[in-house]
Amino acid sequence: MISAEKIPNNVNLSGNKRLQRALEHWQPKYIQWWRDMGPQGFQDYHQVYVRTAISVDPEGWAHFEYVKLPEYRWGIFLADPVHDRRIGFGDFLGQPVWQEVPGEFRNQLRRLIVTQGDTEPASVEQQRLLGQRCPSLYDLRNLFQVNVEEGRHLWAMVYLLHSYFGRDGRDEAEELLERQSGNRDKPRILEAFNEPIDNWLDFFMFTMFTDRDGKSQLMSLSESSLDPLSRTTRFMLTEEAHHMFVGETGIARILERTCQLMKEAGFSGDVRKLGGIDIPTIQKHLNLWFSLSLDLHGSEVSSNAASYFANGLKGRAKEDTFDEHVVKDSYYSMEFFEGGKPVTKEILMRNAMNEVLRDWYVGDCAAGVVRWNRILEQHGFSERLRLPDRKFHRGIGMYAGFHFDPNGVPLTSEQWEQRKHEWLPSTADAEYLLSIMAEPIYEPGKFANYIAPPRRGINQLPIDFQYVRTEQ
Ligand code: BYC
Repeated sequence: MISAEKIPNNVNLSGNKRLQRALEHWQPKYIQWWRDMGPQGFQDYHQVYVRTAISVDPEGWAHFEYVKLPEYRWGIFLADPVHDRRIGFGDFLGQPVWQEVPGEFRNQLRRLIVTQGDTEPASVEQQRLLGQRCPSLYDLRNLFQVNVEEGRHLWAMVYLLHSYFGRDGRDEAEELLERQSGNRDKPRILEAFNEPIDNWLDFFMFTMFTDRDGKSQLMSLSESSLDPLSRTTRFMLTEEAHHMFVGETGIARILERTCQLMKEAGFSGDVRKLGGIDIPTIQKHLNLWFSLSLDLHGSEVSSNAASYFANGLKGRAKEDTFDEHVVKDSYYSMEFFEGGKPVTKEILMRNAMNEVLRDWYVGDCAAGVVRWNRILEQHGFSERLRLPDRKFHRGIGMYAGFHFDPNGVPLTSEQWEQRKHEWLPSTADAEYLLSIMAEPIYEPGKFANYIAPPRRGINQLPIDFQYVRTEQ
């Protein structure tokens, strides 16, 4: 039975029979999906110390308890309404925001919500084997926290589909549980969500870079004229911040440990001999997930993006910090690659909205890399991590089909084939990572050799707290 007690919410679920009926049908399928495609080996006998959102105020949001994963209380929350909120950009600037979906934008809005929704279960599927290779109980718990929140983000999108899109919405909600990451016949919609994540270096890079795309996309959807979409995504952003924390501090802790091991190995020595992760390997994984996540912003020139903006469906990140919100006559100077050479052209700004958001994203990523490099600097090493050029390893947009090195220098296909594993993980790199992660660490307070402990534990608890326990 669907009840407001089992499903924490601030959308008046107990008074909404239509939504209750839709969820009654969908929820058992969701639980089945979670059991089949969620964390493998941690469904029945483990309890995890997780945070459950039980309301949107700060106290209700930070409610911690031990739960068995399939019994997690996935809730439905909208951020508080903004009084007299008006459309903030595009052709309908200044008009009241919409509480219902306008018929003429129904397809576009459904598509945006389905695309967003599809990424959430996809990421849980991608990460489902990581628990069996975890570097510590602290990290295991963080993985599951991220997983249950991605599950909740799926609920958030399903709430919108069920509430505002009738029959088609219910069908789309079912299909969100039917597509599968990496499945040849029914893959997830966006490419980065079909890539395997079977080691923790990939997991941390994913939560650093791909969750940051989540942040930029959610920021732009939170500007939407469809008020329920705006309010839903605003609340999701608060959870996204923790996922990026997991990624950024995860890599920071690996770097910390790598620096210690490099010193032990005698500065120029090979840290792999000491079971650590060398900086070139870290850089390759950074290159991989940054470039895959750049692709998630769509093509540089996009009539879809122009129409989303014109119709007020999807704005720019922090729209209110821009001077002008109609953006009809301004241009974006964009670099094209023609006949092997860069050529700058002026593109109507509305058509360049994907690139505008990508600019914001690249800046946010660059700031994170600066923070990582401080660790190398503090340890006295001259190596630095860096973001590759935007043209490097692109599968979507105008650079797809061409080859560039991380400095943006064009390469022939032969040069690329010869050199790509200098910049992207090779099979040997993957095997090495799996070899040092083969034995999971389940002892409280212990950490795998390749990663330093965190500065502090969760919710002010000690680092050696038993964040995941077998059932008592
Ligand atoms: N892979 O005009 P274009 C997150 C398709 S992450 C495959 O360039 P448009 C999370 C596109 O659909 C955030 N296909 O792009 C993170 C279109 O197809 P059609 C997820 C792609 O329409 C971690 C064609 O190419 N949120 O939350 O502006 C863990 C040309 O389209 C890709 C969203 O994405 C790709 N990478 O689309 C968990 C927000 N890129 O029409 C969660 C919702 C484009 O020819 N989505 N295509 O069939 C959107 O805002 C937009 O759909 C896109 C760009 C940003 C994806």
